[in-house]
Amino acid sequence: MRKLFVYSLVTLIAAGGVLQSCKLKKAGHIAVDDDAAKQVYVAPGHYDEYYNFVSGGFSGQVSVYGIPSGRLLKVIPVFSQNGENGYGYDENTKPMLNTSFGFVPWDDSHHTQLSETDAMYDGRWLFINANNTPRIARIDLKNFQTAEIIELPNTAGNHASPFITCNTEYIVAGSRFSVPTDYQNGDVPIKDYKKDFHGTISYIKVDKKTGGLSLDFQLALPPYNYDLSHSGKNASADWSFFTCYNTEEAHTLLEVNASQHDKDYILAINWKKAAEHAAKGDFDWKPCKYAHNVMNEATEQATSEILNKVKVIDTKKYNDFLYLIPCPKSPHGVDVDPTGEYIVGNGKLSANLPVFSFSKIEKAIKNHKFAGKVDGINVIKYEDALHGEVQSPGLGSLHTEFDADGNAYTSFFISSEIVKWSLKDCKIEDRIPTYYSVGHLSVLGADTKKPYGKYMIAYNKITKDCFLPTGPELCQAAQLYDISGNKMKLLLEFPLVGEPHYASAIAADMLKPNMQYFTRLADNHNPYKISTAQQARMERHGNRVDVYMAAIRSRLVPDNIEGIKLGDEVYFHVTNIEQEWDIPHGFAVKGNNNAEILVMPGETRTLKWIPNRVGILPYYCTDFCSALHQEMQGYARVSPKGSNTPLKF
Ligand code: K7E
Ligand code: RUQ
Ligand code: CUA
Repeated sequence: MRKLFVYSLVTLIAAGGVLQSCKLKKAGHIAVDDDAAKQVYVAPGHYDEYYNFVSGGFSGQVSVYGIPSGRLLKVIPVFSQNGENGYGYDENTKPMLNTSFGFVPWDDSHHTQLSETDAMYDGRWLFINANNTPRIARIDLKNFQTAEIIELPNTAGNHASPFITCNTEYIVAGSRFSVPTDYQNGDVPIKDYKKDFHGTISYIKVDKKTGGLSLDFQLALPPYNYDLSHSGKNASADWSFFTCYNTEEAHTLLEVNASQHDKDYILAINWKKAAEHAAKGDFDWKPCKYAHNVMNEATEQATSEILNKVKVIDTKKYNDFLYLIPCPKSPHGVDVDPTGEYIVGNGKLSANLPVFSFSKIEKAIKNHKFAGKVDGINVIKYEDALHGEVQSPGLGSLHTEFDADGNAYTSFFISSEIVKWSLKDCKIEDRIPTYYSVGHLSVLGADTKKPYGKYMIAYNKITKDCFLPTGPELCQAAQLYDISGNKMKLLLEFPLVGEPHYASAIAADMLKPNMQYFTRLADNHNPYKISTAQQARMERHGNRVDVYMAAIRSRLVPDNIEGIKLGDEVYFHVTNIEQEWDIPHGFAVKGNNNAEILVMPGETRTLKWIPNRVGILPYYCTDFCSALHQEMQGYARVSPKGSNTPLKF
């Protein structure tokens, strides 16, 4: 969301008097129940009931919060370098940020998805997209670390991503920006948009055992903006649904030109049939370039590979598996309810909220009853697909979530509220304001076939007046609501890291991280590992100096090194030889242009240092690890180029 756009809308709405101010709340204008505090208070030493994984938006990371307390437990670095633990700075994890464009140290992440078995969370992996340089990451939930990142070719604006099918067979990803594909000459006039630009949807296979990602095939599509997606479940399990806006195919002044059509579309794709086409050979191998990066747990080193071709199915030739459903107007989210029957299209500029019926869509397809074709794709009649419309629910609908009892909850950005309505009859049941301008919301567990319900969280873009001011740049925030009763009830608001989009919560007892997964030295197959302080040493190979270092309370071994010269590249391979799971050591050198490293017990991490001045440069442990932490230090002597100071350690 562009901030300017946001603020102008807020000014507009505030002028209309629709928004209340947080100040009013403090004056008692919105009721926060007396026992709200009791409901969210998790006493010291007690654990939260849910882990909530929140996308970091322009921070590129994922942050983990406990629910209901709203306590920040951890930031998991994914697409951006993270000085706090050396991610993307140490030699081990740097390859994770490789792309076909080279090393890209930042991205914009929007949507989290938990792996599922039979449309229920299985607690194995978390997936998240990078919007800017199109990538998908897999985070391993046994150690809360980024395990794999795959780039997507032929794609720009990887926003409709990463939505998973209900047995995690595929991750589905659609391009927000249409562009010339990688196999075209991309140097074309932008005004030739309609002729030369394409949308792309990717199907990424997930290995059942390891979670390993591989790009199976892509669909070449008309140049719409594919904004968001959701997979079906139960009867609709073989389908994925995408919203398309800019079906006007505009390439400039989109705020006007892409808002012409009264209805855009939801694109329904039978992914099983598409996969059958791919398996039958109904595709062309197309040249392209994309990176695939994997963290190897045994060696604690990431490897990065650039791949150069992909299967592309031309949907002008093969289109018996995709259908367009008209949807008013510039839809953003598309959301499938827990039964798989209802599909909600959230038209940002639409007065009413349409709810489509999967069984009706199926019937229209079976009877070959279509309104015609657009760009070669069959269009189902709006009325033939429609279950019902929620009449005038609010302004600017973005996303809808569901509880286990047949209720839906829709976020309205412009009117800054969440509206609860009934799936059966599309009747509004309750509404509650958000402070302010909610984007995504999540009902815990809503993308499974049996949502947890109980809590709903709003992810708000604007927090003016809500917290102590921090200058003109304010945080984004979440608000937690109790939805166990008929009326929604606000319990808590808490600030977030980066701009949150989607989030996924899982019951805490589904995950068992921590000590049972800490690395035993014996399982560490890093080539630079040492197992005892006696093995610590220093080696020179040309202008490369390798320092094999041990860290243990409360020493760094070796702690005096000499013989380094200007022009050398120094690699500190630090092994934490502690065997107690919660004692990390850090390591940093004065003046190094890489960050520190954080080394967990049993691990080896490598920090590269190119000294650029002569002198004594101290190094030390950066993580307060014992009463003698301040004694965990050392000196490196750097001599001029060509000097004959011998190696000494
Ligand atoms: Cu609505 Cu990127 Cu999911 Cu944000 S998107 S709000
Ligand atoms: S030392 S416990 Cu820098 Cu005072 Cu931290
Ligand atoms: Cu080791 Cu501080």
